[in-house]
Amino acid sequence: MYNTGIIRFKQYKDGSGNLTPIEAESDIPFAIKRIYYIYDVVPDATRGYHSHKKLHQVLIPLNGSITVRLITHIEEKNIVLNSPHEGLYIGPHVWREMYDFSPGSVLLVLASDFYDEADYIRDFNSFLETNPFRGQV
Ligand code: T46
Repeated sequence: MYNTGIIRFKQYKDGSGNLTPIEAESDIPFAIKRIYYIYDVVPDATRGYHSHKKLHQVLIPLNGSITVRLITHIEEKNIVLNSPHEGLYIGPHVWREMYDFSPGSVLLVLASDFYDEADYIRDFNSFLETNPFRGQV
């Protein structure tokens, strides 16, 4: 799907548990400038409902399960994130909605830039108007 993809990280397992390392310049397709995490999400809450103009991000479910609905101008997909050794890359021009947060779930996000509200498109019709495929499909 356009500007999205699953990244599989290494996973070291031994008798005592698992360890997943993430190295900034090799495992993530952009330089990380910010991290944040979403947790204690109330039952049935949905989050997101926006796209970004320039931001690249990787979403990693550190604990529990989260479903992400991705919408581009040509397709829509729901992805269940439940492996702490897998991340979901989302680039610019992709609408995202997060829902079905399992109790106790924690979603870690690695971002390519500092927080900037001007980079958000929070209105779905405005998102549709920024169609990067216009004239191509
Ligand atoms: C995204 C999804 C996956 C900040 O002040 N700094 C930050 O770095 C972030 C991410 C948010 N905020 C403030 C802005 C709002 O007042 O935190 C509040 C909640 O943010 P928002 O409603 O945008 O949260 P989500 O969960 O809907 O979306 C977040 C990210 O904002 C967004 O970029 O892709 O997670």
